[in-house]
This record gives sequence, structure tokens and C-alpha cells, in this order.
Amino acid sequence: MKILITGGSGFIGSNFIKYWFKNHPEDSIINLDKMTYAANPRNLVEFENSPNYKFVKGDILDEKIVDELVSQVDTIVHFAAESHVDRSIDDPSLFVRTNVLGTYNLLMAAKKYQIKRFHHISTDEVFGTIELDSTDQFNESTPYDPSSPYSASKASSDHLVRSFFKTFGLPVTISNCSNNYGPFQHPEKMIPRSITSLLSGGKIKVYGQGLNFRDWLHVEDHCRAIEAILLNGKIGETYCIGGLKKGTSNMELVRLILKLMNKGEDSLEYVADRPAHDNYAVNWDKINKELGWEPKYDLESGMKQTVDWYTQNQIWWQETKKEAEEFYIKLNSLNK
Ligand code: NAD
Ligand code: TDX
Repeated sequence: MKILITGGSGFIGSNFIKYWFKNHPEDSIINLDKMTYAANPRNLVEFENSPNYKFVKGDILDEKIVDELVSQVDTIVHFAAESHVDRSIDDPSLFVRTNVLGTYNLLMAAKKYQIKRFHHISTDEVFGTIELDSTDQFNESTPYDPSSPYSASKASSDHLVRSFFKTFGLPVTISNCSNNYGPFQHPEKMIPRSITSLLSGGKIKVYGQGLNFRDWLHVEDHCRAIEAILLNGKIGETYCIGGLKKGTSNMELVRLILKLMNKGEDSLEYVADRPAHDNYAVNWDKINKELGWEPKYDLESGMKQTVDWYTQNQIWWQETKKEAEEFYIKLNSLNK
């Protein structure tokens, strides 16, 4: 395969490139990434001199670059996005441009060059929220009902991708996955923010009372799921991907982190809640039954590996941690 990866220098994209080269060394990859604050050039240093890997710094909104790169590949795996809900509350405009218009740009080029597969990476957040006391789960038939500017922009991009399949026969697949965690995640996100705060002598910030829940998926399990869809998924189909059998509350999550890092509940600080704070849990029966995929990590072993990684790679996160905490200070002062 000749694959164009968008957003390959971010968290999931860089894990995917590592995973793909390990398991498919014969394939070639072009990584198109704008290198926003969320990207880290250190993520992919090991491929710098590889003949099968090419990095292009550029924006998916740039029609010329997108046209030139799409003409060279047969497959697109589209990760690039503005991905942080809190930043979309601060400034939604970039989310609409990158996530909606950027996806449109890629779709137009994919149509022009009759790409063999366009795989769109989306999120369970497009489905909205599950009631706090409910054990419901999202599945492929759940109606879209996004709550944040981020999830609304991702929902729009999903609709565009699906419309290019229905209207133009573009060979697309879509995956809607739950919250990922693991190595190389930006310290603005809950799990790395919590681990790096404890490692820096600070406290974990818990939004509200910590009752909201998520379905945590280890990034390597996510990469294996994308691989299963690329190799055996059915064109035009959507696959929901989750890591657990039920939602885990943020309190359960932070207690696990505290336990693994030998800290007590005095290392928790309860802060103002996020507006429109959702709950998510995903039913992943379809990908399990049709493609034989299931997660390998349980939350405890995945979290232990993640805590170890952030403990051993402090140089990787120290600068970005500073910027992330500055962002939170600004966001909190705006909300006062
Ligand atoms: P991330 O923020 O870590 O990385 C995003 C990458 O996209 C960065 O490298 C950034 O530089 C790049 N990018 C942003 N705008 C771009 C543009 N205009 N042109 C080119 N590159 C651009 O995000 P992530 O957590 O790796 O998420 C990847 C994808 O997975 C996103 O589409 C996100 O919506 C989706 N997703 C993420 C999660 C999660 O828990 N992280 C869960 C579900 C779905
Ligand atoms: O400091 C924090 N304290 C806290 O209690 C942060 C950063 C978050 N939280 C809570 C909010 C959520 O309930 O933790 C949960 C997870 O928050 P985030 O890490 O911001 O992730 P979330 O908003 O759930 O979105 C993530 O998963 C779905 C990704 O950022 C999205 O890109 C993806 O689509």
C-alpha cells in the first residue's frame, strides 16, 4: 500500500505509523502534518532516513499540497484534526476549518484520483452523551447528537465522508472510537495531564465531582482496529471501537492513577466542571463479530505501561506541559 497519513505527528497518528511500519515494512507512508501545538517532531525521529517514509509539513486546507500528495498514493488514513474539547470551547473557528473544510479538501482530491480507500478516523463524541446513571452504550446506529464545537465539527466531517460514498461511490470506511490513551499523548489530555502533574509535584484536576465516564481504549488496540478495517472492512461501513465493556468514571480512573503512582486522595483538586460535559461508552460488537478484533489491554495494565512511559520520558513532555497548563490558566480566567 502507498498510504497518505494526515496528522501523523500527533498522538494516534504517530502510534499508527510506528505500528504500521512494524507490521507492514513493505508499505510506504507519506505523513502530511501542519505541526500544530499538538504535534511533536520527536515522535517519529526513527523514520527520518527511511526510504519508505516521507514527511511533508503542510495543511490539509492547502489544496495544492493535498492534490500533489493524494496523486501519489492509493490509500488515505485521515487523522488530522483539532482534537481537544476544551480548546474548542475557547476558540471553535479552527475546529470548523480543519475538521470540516480540511476533510472536504481531502475528499475532493480522493475523488479526483480515484483513491482505493479513504479511512476516516472519528470519535464516539459525535453521538452526544449517555445519562449519568445509565448503562447504555453507543453503537453504529446511534443518532448523531454532538455537544461541543469539537464533536460537532467531527460529526460534520463524518457526514461529508458518508455523502461521498453515497453520492460518488468513493470507497470510504469510518471508525468512531472512544477515548484513547498511551504513550505520546499530549499532556493537555486527562490521563497524561494527571500523570505529568503528579510527576511535577502537583495535583490531578478533577472536573466537577468526577462522575462523568469514558470508555478508555489503549492506542495500540486502536491501531490494530484500524488495521483490521483497512485490510478487511466493508466499503461504506462504520465501525465503533471501544476499549472496555462499560464506562469508567473519572473518579475510578484517577484512583487507579493514584494507586499506580503511590499517591493519596490529597493529590486530587476538584475544579469547575466543563460546560456540556458528556459521558461515553461504546458497544464494539460489530468490529468484534465481523473483523475478529478485540482489545488486548485491560485498563490497569495499559495504565501501568502509560505511567511508566511518562515517568521515563520527561524530556518529551516538559515543554508541552508548560504550554498546556498556560492554556488552562487562560481558559479558567475567561470563564470567571
Ligand atoms: P492530536 O491532537 O494529538 O494530533 C492531531 C495531529 O493533526 C497533530 O499532529 C496536528 O499537527 C495535525 N493537524 C492538525 N490540524 C492540521 C491541519 N490543518 N493539517 C494537517 N495536520 C493537522 O490528535 P489525536 O488524539 O492523535 O487524534 C487523531 C484523530 O483521532 C483526530 O481526528 C481525533 O478527532 C480522533 N480521535 C481521537 C481520540 C483521542 O482520544 N485522542 C478519540 C477518538 C477520535
Ligand atoms: O484536567 C482534566 N480533568 C478532568 O476531569 C481534563 C483535561 C479532563 N477531565 C475530564 C473531562 C472528561 O470527562 O476527563 C475526561 C477526559 O477528558 P479529555 O482528556 O479532555 O478527553 P475528552 O474530552 O473525553 O475527549 C477525548 O476523547 C475523545 C479526545 O480529546 C477527543 O479528541 C476524542 O474525540
